[in-house]
Amino acid sequence: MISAILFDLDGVLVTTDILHFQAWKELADRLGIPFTREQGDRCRGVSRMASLEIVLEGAMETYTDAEKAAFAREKNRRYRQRLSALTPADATPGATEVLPELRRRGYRLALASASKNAGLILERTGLGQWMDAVADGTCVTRSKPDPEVFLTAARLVGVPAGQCAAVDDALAGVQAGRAAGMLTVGYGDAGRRGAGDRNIETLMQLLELFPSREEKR
Ligand code: B16
Repeated sequence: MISAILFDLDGVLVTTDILHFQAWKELADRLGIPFTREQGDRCRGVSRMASLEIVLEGAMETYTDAEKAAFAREKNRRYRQRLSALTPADATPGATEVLPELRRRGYRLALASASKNAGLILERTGLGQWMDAVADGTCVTRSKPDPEVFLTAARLVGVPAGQCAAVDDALAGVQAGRAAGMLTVGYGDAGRRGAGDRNIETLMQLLELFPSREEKR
């Protein structure tokens, strides 16, 4: 029986990929490097430094690790400026209804995100109030499809992996949830591809997948 539901952030509870794209594009423009939407799409669910390698694919010169670290800091500064304008209205439609209802139904809820800015995003959107735990880029080292972030979230809510559901929009995220031994729920891109054990088009459909735990007894 599922006891905890673990959520990816970007692409599931919020859509910040356009803000990531804009911040990377500003950096790429400053460096004179072409950066396309296709490259931006490949940055979804990928760690900051791995995203930078995608941005630098079109670079004519090679950069030192110190220069790359400075580029990542610059991008993050540009990205956080944009995040500071987020409001609860930027949460994915349905999120502010579904999360409290799932809690009311007896599920533990946690975040499982690669982002080191997850805390700021949860605070600005007000979604943090519904989370029992947060596993994010500040406490894991391996990116999805490695299961580390989902296993960390499960440990933080004190629920065995086999009793957790992992909700993700990226194929790598669904693979991570599966590798963790969890029920996977595909949403967005992963949902359209039928990658999850269950696949949904709207967050409201989570209420059909996860009935009250009292009723199931
Ligand atoms: P940050 P998720 C991911 O969030 C984003 O999809 C990805 O584009 C970003 O590079 C990564 O977080 C790291 O974000 O630079 O804020 O630490 O999908 O895992 O919630």
